[in-house]
Amino acid sequence: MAAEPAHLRPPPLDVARVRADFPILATQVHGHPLVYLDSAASSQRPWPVIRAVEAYETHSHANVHRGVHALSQAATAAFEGARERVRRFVNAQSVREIIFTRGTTEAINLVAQSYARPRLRAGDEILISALEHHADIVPWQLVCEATGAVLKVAPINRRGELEFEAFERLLSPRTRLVGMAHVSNALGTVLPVKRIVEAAHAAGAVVLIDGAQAVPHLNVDLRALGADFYAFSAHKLYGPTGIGVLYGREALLEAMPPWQGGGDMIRTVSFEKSTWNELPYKFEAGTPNISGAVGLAAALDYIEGLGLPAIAAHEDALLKRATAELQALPDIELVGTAAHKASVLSFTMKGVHPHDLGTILDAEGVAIRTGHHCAMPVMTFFGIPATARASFACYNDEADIAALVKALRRAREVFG
Ligand code: C6P
Repeated sequence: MAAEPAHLRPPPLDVARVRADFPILATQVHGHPLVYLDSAASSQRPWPVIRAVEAYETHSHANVHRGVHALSQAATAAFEGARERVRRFVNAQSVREIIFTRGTTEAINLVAQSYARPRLRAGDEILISALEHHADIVPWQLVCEATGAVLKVAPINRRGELEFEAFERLLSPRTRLVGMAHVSNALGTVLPVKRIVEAAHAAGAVVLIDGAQAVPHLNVDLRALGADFYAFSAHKLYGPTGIGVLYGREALLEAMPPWQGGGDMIRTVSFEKSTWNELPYKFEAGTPNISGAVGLAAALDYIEGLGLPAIAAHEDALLKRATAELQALPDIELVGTAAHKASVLSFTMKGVHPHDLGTILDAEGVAIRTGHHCAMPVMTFFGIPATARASFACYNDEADIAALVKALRRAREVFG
């Protein structure tokens, strides 16, 4: 691909300034400055997010949608303001399409239980890919067990890319739902989601995209993408844990029954029959994570302040550099070498279990994730039990890569 003309490139991130926004990066680990390369598991929070949550807890907390008193109204305004902030971030049509959940996992389970389970019949098909996170596998297996539907899996190649033609061949008149990651958490592969959505729609299937690893790194425009459902978590987006988002096309959400019952999701309740609140509240039973929503909105402000194109360009440069440096090390094998990747570098070191590698790196202050990354079928495909995974965010810099490489050399010495 030709390089972008200079005048179209985003101005580079001022990484020193970005790093100063994240107080945790000043932490010492085992006598070393923290080198945090585990943002795909959970990213760190900048001061504006920490302060927004603190300000909410200090001055505005009450329950939402319930009180006529001033604090309840302030909390409701903050919570609903956060919903509008999310809508704008992903360019959804309406706040009625933005459901707050506990995270990506709960968002996918909501679709599985409320959209798929009541509709699917024996012999219907759900099509996913071989690189999905367990959160985009197990909820569908539960639906298949309950309905007699069949789970089909589109293959990947040795680089960790979706075999698109095979995916298309697996689409059938019985395919009711396609569930695909936007970015693989185990391999970093960016999937061609627009083509996936178009092919699935042409086959008459509804599409859910698991965007957990995409929204921190790529500009996601849901109206342009056309997916029916899109799920993500705040804690990978520099926001708090315990809150995430399900986007759903309004017409689909409207036709779906609630999946959890309780306060706030009802219009009327009697012992004979209850009726449901309007969207999005129909899917938000009980008191929600209000401070989490406030933190998420602050995180989105922060990201847009830096600019996603600038973040993406910065992370891409880091990923390319780290890839080249690790490839030059003896006994390191990269797992996942797709042409289009974001943020994630999975690898193994010959003769060393990734957990042991992770422990040595931790002793040097370098935090990476090791294991199957909740994507066991990906490990099975590559014939390995686990990988070591370094992942990059806006606050990482070249010194972090140098520390990773140094710690890997140290590990090689230790393990011989
Ligand atoms: N992946 C990782 O280290 P929750 O836990 O609900 O916020 O997100 C689940 C999830 C779903 N899909 C993808 C693609 C994901 O990466 C994750 C979370 C973390 O890779 C923790 S397992």
